[in-house]
Amino acid sequence: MIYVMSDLHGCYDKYKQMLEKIKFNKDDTLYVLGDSIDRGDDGIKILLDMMKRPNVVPMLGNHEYMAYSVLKKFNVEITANNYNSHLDAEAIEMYENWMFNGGLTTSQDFAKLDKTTRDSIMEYLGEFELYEELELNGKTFVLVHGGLVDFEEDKDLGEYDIHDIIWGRCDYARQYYKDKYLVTGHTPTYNIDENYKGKIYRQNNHIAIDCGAVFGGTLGCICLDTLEEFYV
Ligand SMILES: [Mn+2]
Repeated sequence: MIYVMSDLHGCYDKYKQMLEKIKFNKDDTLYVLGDSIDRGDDGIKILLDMMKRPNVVPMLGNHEYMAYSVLKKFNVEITANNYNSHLDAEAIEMYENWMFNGGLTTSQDFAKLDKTTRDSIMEYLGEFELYEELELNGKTFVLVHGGLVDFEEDKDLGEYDIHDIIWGRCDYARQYYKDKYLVTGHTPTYNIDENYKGKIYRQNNHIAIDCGAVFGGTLGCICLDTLEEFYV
């Protein structure tokens, strides 16, 4: 079975409970649609678990993007040659922006890791997918974290701007593809329609799966084979 969840935001316990609930096993595939880290306590713990699982496909959210951009600059050995140059104004601004967006727990826990583990996390973050298109039982699913800004039906997914995909939001009142489902996280479903508080939003060929786990909502997960929804 193929499952999708999103916006774990450090909610490690909910993530583990969900894997148990769906009886996730080696024949299944799980797409994690970005924002696994930040805001909640255990983003690094989630990444370390995901890394060990070859059948978990990590996808890029704006939070991984911020973390990766900053940590690339910070995860260097300070030497006589770079001590006053490894953090330029741009790096410091990116760091402040990341902290403003809930990056503190991730950066603190990252700093506690040994160099080998830090390097493997950096390598892992560098491999996150920006988009996926899946065909299953005659249905096509397009998976992105945020949205498809400046959408055009015929546009190749590779033509969208990375920032638009990870920071953009969909217009959920509008149907994008005629014959494809657009699966997104990033926008908690209660912000789309308050009747969907804590629930996956499925309207207009949208499947919005961020149920606000870290904001006191639920963690939602959908099985793309059956469209069955799961909550913890
Ligand atoms: Mn996001």
